[in-house]
Amino acid sequence: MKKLVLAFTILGATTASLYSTLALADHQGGSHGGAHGNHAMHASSERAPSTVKGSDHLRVQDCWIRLLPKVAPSGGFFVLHNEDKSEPVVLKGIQTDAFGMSMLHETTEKNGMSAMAMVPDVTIEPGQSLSFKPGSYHAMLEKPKADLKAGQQITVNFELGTGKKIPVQCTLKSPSARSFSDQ
Ligand SMILES: [Cu+2]
Repeated sequence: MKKLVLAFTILGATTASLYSTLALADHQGGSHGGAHGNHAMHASSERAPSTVKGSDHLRVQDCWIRLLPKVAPSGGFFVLHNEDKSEPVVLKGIQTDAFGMSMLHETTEKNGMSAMAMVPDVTIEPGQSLSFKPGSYHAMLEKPKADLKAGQQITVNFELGTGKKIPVQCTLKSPSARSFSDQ
């Protein structure tokens, strides 16, 4: 019995360390040696969801997903343009059939350490743009459903405070990609 427990512990430790290395590569963009490799760290949401419905006038540009092996979450990046001059746009989340779970995250620096938190929504002020990029806001996608490959396009639905869902074509890219212009 003791032997079994030990074997399990070693296996668990190996998996966790692989997982955290890959998660780090995903979320850090290679910029810092920060402390948030473990995904359990961003399981809680720090603020209440926005009650603002806002506008439907969202335009999404340069959407791409850094596709990582199944054990690690893939990062989703894009630029959000609020084309409404008087109302905010509230992004509630994203959803795609290609992944079983998608979340919005924010990476922040505190005392030189990188930390990550789940956010319930993101508000883009009237006429403004907001970039989701490595080291900042990003989407996290887990449980890839099909046999996804870099170079493929998938449809991602952007869900707004109004209830509207805007379908966007997003390009899957390799783990070494750092921006939309990379492969
Ligand atoms: Cu994240």
